[in-house]
Amino acid sequence: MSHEQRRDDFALAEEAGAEIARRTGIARHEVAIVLGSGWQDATDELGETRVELSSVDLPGFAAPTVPGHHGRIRSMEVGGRPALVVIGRVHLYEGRTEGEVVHPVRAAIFAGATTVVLTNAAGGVDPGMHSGQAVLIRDHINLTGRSPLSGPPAAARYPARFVDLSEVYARRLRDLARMVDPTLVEGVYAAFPGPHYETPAEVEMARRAGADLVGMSTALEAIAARHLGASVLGVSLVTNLAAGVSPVPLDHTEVLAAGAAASPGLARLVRAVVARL
Ligand code: 8IG
Repeated sequence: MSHEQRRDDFALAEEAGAEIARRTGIARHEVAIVLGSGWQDATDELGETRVELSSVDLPGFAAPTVPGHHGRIRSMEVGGRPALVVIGRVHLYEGRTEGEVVHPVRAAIFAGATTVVLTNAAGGVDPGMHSGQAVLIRDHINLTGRSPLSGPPAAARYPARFVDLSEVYARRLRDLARMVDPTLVEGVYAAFPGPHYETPAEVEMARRAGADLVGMSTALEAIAARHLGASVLGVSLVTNLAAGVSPVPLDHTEVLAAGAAASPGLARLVRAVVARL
C-alpha cells in the first residue's frame, strides 16, 4: 500500500465521520455498534432509529458482498444514547484491505464514539459451547497476519501505531455485560482470514493455543479502535461448533438462522449494556 493511500485511510475516515454528523444532524454519537453475521435481525430491537444512511454514499465505505451484510448505517437511540449502528461489515476475505475493513469503526470514532461494540458470529472451539450462545470476547489471537496499523506511518496528529494491546476488550465493559446477564461466559477469539472454515487440525491448533472461538472478523477492528483510544466490547454469537468439534459440516445459512433465533436476547443485552455505560 502506498504512503498516499495510508494517509488517506485516516483522512477518509475523518471525512466520513464529519459526513455522518452532518447527515444525521447529531454532532457526536457516543457509541458505535457493528452488527456482524447473525446479529442483523436484532437491529430494530436495539432502539429508536433516527436516520438510516446507505454506507456506500459515505466517503471510503466499501459495499459488503456477504449475504446478510447490507451496508447500512443507522443513527439510533440505544439505551438512551446516540449510537451509530453499522449493519454489515466487510472482511479481508472479500479482497478488502485492512484499511477498508476497519473504516466503519474509525469513521464512527471520528463521529464521536468512545465505546465500540463489535459483534460477530463465531464457531465454538470449546465443546461445552452451543449454537445460540453469546460469549464475551476476553481477548483475541490475530491469525490473519495483518494489522490495520501496518504500512508507512499515519500523519503525526494520529496516535503512535505501536499500540498496547494488553486489554483490548475492556474489563469494565465485560463486567457491565455480566451485570446484565450473569450467565455470560468469556472466551478468546481466534481470527482466521477465511473465507473457508478451518480444518479440524487448525481448530485443534487454535484450541491448544488458548482459543475458545474461531471467526473471520473483529480483531482488526478492535485493534483500530484501541489505536484511536475507544473502549471495546466484543460479543460473539456461537452459531456452530467448529470443524472437528461439530459432528456435521458447516453451513453459512445455519449461521443466519441461529442469529435470527437469538436476536431478541442479543438486542436486549446490547441495549442494557449501552444504557449502563
Ligand atoms: I459463524 O467455524 C462462524 N464463523 N473461522 N470458523 C471461522 N469462522 C466462523 C466459524 C468457524 N463459524
